[in-house]
Amino acid sequence: MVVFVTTNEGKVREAREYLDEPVEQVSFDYVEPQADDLQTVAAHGARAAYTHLGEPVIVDDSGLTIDVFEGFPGPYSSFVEDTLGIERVWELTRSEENRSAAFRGVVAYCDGEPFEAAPEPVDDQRRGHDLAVTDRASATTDEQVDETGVPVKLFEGVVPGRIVEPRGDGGFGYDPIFEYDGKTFAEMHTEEKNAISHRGRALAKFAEWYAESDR
Ligand code: ITT
Repeated sequence: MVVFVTTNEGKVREAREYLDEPVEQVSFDYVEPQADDLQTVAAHGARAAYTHLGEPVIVDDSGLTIDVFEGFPGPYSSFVEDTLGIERVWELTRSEENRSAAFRGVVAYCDGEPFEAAPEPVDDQRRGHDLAVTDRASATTDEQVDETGVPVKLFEGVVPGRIVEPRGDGGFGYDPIFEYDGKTFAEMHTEEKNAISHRGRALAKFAEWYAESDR
């Protein structure tokens, strides 16, 4: 069984659809550090959750980056969704010629134990756009130095897309304004979204590693 520590049921729905293992949601709301990279936030969350619960956990930290706004809202995605709302993010973007964007996500796993060095990248689903992060995701252990010394393993995923007028009733968060290949994420079934999404890609790497590990 996988314990997914998150307050977001949408994330859990996607993980349940994707993973063979049963997924239990635990809504432990850890304090997120002020950091502008997803790795640091996810790693911190996984350590905090593991320390609190005393059992193996995964956490997921994700964000939307809009190219013409230099990556905004990025680490502020949650705050911006709660304050501006996705309609206004669309309004801000609609007059821009370039509306390309990306979803990025990091799944962090922590069970308190160190990780074996992996000679090969864990990911075998290399796709053009996520090569850069794939390489980082293949790092053997969390590269972030942390005073607790609790090891965390990170799995990253990115999906390119563009911001459009809201369409669709599915998904959650920014899904109605994020279009990939002619469809918004909110117009896709969970399985379809998982096949291409940042979370699906990160979960694929996690699932492969987890199945091959003795944990
Ligand atoms: P937890 O931290 O408790 O897991 P959260 O919803 O705060 O839940 P994030 O900080 O990772 O999760 O999410 C940042 C924002 O991005 C938030 O507004 C989410 O709704 C949104 N988001 C994350 N993944 C998404 C996805 O797959 N589709 C649409 N929006 C997403």
